[in-house]
Amino acid sequence: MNTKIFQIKLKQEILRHLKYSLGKDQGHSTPYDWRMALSLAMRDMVVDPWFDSTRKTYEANAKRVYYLSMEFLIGRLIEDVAINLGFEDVARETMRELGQDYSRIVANEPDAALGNGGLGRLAACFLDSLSTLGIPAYGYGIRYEHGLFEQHFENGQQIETAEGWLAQRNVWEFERPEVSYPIGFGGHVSESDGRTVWHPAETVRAQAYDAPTLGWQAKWCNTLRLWAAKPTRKFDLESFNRGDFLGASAPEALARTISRVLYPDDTTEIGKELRLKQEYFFTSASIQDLIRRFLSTNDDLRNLPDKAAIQLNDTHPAIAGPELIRLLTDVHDIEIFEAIDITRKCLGYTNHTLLPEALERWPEHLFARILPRHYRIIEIIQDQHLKETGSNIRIIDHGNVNMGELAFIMAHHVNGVSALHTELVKETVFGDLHKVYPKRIVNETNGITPRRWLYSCNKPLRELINSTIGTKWPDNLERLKRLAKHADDASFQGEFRAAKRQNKERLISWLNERNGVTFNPDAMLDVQVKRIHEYKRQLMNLLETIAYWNEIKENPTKDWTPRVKVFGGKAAPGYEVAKQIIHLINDVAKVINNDPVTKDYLQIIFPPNYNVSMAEILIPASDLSEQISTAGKEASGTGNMKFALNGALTIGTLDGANVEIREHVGAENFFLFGLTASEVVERRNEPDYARRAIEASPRLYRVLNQIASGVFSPEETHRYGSIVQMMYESDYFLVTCDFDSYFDTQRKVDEAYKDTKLWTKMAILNTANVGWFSSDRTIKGYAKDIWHTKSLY
Ligand code: GL9
Repeated sequence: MNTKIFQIKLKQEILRHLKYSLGKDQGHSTPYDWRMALSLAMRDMVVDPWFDSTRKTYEANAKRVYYLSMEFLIGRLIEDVAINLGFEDVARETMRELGQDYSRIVANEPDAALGNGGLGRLAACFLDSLSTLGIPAYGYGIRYEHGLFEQHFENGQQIETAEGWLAQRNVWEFERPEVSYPIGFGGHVSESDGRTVWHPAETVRAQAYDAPTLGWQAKWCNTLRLWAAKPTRKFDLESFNRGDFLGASAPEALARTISRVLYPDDTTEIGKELRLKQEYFFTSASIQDLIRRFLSTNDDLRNLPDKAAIQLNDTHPAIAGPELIRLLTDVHDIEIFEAIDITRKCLGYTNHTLLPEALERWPEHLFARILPRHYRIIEIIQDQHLKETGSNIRIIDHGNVNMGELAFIMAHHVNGVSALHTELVKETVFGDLHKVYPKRIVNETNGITPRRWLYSCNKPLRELINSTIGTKWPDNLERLKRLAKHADDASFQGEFRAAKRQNKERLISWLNERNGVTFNPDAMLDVQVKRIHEYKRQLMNLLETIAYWNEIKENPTKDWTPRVKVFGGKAAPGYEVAKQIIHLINDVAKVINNDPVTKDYLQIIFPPNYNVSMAEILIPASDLSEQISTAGKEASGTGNMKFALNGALTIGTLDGANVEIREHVGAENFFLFGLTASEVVERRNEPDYARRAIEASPRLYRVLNQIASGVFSPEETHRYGSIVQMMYESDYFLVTCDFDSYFDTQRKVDEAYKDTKLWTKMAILNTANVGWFSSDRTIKGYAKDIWHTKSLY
């Protein structure tokens, strides 16, 4: 369609929605109303590609991917849709004609924060790539009423408040009251006439809400189907009429509890019955749904593996195995060992972490009480596994039901998320199972969608790339390699820096408006944004910042490289050490930012409530990406890929996907430091390694003394005594051992930054060489190695 005509049509549609869908008069419309009207007009344009994709999938009776995930951290959608439809400019211009600022309208949308961190964001990137590649797929998850908590700081400490994205209407979803399934909990199991029957004590209903997920250039559109919990019983009018208002509302409130909140769980175990119920709730609904879809066009469930590839995003949906077996045997009369076999042919399992505390284990008595039928099925799976393999690895062990072992045994493939992580999975968590099933574990290194993480969030760089190598790169990211030959070119370098500068200025005005903070755009922007966790070592970054501050103070006239250190991230509410680290960062910031001697060289910024939208503003502006986890602990990381793609250099350890990023961008364009994964393991065996490292490092010793003596907390000198003590006595994550190497490498970073040409060249080569980390490549890998599915266009 001609742009002008398109613009006129879009304008008509926006005004029509404003009037008829929102009941608002133009003169009285708020930014919210305009956003709704624009979104609804855009949503209408997604429906046809959506229907086309569904029709083609049915016509081909094609195999579908079912991606089961407790988390989908999708963020805002309006710009995503505009970009995929290819009418971002038209939308901007149309809003301008209507007297509205498009950017403000976009920013009016709340983030859909249905995830904690990397695992949830990965699921969102995968949806984008599945649609871009034309692979028929459903994302299945929970429609949480409250996404991840909002973070505020009070006196430097994290305060959590409930997030409320659904307080407004969610325009992108279609409610499906007709698609609902009963989900049982508890009760008992009986046998009669050779049939096993589960009699749940309690039942809720899972109701579907569908959101279309559009791919690049709208060539394909899949569905994200999220389940909300509803009561099965009708409203209890009798109680209500008796005056028992609370009693009458109780069933509804109880049922809704299940999809009420996203657990702010960052790989720490929470022994909560409700969490187990949430997991079973969405998994059972999804499995019932995919069986119904299969049976609408096929008759023999023995062929399910030809039509359904079910991917388990971590162990959270691992109950999918026993649930599918239960439905195949108890409902569809398939013999149990055949059911196990069919199920295994459908399931793939992705492991996302080696942290032992993150491996889900349910107390046996709790599990057997909530899911008695599944418990029995797991015993059968376990018996078969023990008999057939001679292995002694049990699913039910020491009073626990181990979801990792269950997922492993029930999946035809298990994958790690980076090359290093996959090798460690084989050697550690699943070492024994790997010996029994040596072909089961495969690697699929994570990726990110370039549509959101470059095309949409970094318009200055997008334009520069378009004018240099053409416009075919967003769905073929390895084309960015063509930028490499311009890496030394002075005029290209100038434009590359100008793009970075524009992004910094956008960040400055955003920070200023939101938090009243500004910074010097000539300074190096050094950023660490991610969940706050000891293994990610935000503390080491902070200790280095203090050491650098000391150094500047001692010699204030030297030509120091000005730095702005940005921290961002949330701590799980029950994770005390992580919360102390946040407090310490804010306390240190208060002192350093007010030091007149160093203020031209060093500043710390910690904007609260890091989320996807903040990442979209921060990452394009960054010069330096902090990927400094203790080697062997970060399964992959995906922020590392986003920064490199946007032309930030990495300072990092040989951990997770850093290893592969470094290989792609070249060792000379990456600031490496620290112990390797195997050295970490060895060092832990050395007695008193932390104390010895501190004693060998006068710099570190001094910094720890400053913290311990209350330099940053004069009102409470012992506030950080326990952190300092931990550094001396345990330091499990080896902050002390890597400190000197980290500090020295930071000084190399300073020197490199002073050499503008060199730095720009390195940055360009990062952007040019990380095309491989597109999630399109990752999804192609899953499709080929694990799912055996094809593109339908
Ligand atoms: C994680 C890993 O810690 C990351 O290294 C990895 O990149 C992602 C995606 O594979 O998965 N595993 C995990 O439990 N989280 C991850 O980020 N945690 C959260 O999402 C909070």
